[in-house]
Amino acid sequence: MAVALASIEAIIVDVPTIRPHILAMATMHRQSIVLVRVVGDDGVEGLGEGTTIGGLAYGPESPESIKLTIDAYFAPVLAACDLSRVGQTMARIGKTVVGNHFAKCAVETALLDAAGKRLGVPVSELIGGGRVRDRLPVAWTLASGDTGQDIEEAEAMLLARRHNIFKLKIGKRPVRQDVAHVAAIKRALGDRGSVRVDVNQAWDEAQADLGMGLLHEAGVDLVEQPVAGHALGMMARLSAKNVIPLMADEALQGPRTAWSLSQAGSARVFAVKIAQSGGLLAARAVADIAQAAGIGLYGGTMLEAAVGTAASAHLFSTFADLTWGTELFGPLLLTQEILATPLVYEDFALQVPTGPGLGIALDEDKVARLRRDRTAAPLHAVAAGS
Ligand code: MUC
Ligand code: MG
Repeated sequence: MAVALASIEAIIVDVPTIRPHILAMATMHRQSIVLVRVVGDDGVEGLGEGTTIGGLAYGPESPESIKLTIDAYFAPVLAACDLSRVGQTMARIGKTVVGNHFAKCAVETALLDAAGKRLGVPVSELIGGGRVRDRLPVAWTLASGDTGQDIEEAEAMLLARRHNIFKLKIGKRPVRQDVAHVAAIKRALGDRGSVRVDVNQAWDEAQADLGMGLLHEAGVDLVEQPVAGHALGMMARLSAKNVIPLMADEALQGPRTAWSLSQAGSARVFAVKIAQSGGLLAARAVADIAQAAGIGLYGGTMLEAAVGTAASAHLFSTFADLTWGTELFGPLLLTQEILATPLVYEDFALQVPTGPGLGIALDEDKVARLRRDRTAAPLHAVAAGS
């Protein structure tokens, strides 16, 4: 039966982080989450999330632009669609709206959540052949900026059996200084944890060559996006020269870029992100290209809160090979839980929800208290260098 749009709402929710999260391009003190609620005329509600990092410091969409795009441009298209047909609805949006991958992901997630609820199946069962795993290994990002504090944090995670994969955010300091910080953490952890780095495009080719060699010697397993994401040739040269695998992140902006990267030999691992890809269905296509090309898979995050994290988990659970695990720790970086029942992290893994749709429900009182249009809280991400 066709389903018409009853209502759509996009709100911004500001939640402080548990500590400053220092990346090459911004220091986060809070996360600004865009939550989308789509209700059909059958009363079924779908939830989605479109969340980025550091306002406009990470990419071309901000929390404010995601909300505006949905309110002004997606809502009228949705009003003319049969919402039970997710692929058809997203194709119509794709004809009307160029780019805006984060906004598309938020809306597609809400449509998939509602579709799963209508059919009584988890979102994972609406993608590919359904889930192949119920638990996903989850990395933790050490990004306090202080070596001693990072080691303490990693030790606490190992003790709690929450994480044994650690991603370090580097690229703000000179290469040798950054590598010394990473090497000290790897020495402290030894074989108890996998250590990887994310440079967030901060190096040029010579810096990346030096850094990748030194990081390999230090026992680091993976280098994420060391140079600019558009520099496919440079990434290919670095991949060919260095033993340590290069993982593409910012370079991956959906299936077309995935194909170009695979053709150019630019990366040996893909960090698949639902928002950057333009939604779960596009992200699945990115993963399919990787699998066909012999490129390893990693489940990435934009530090989404619980809705985007659950959506990512449903998608990643459908990947046949997930060699490098995931980093779906976003909700754990926040001081406030926005779900009625939190996602379950235990034994170094996230459990993929099993209920219909995304299998989650919001804590409505909490969301009402945190939404920006009630609290008027300012976006608080300090740009690099300030
Ligand atoms: C990124 O660039 O991968 C993922 C983990 C984290 O700390 O930041 C993000 C974004
Ligand atoms: Mg990254």
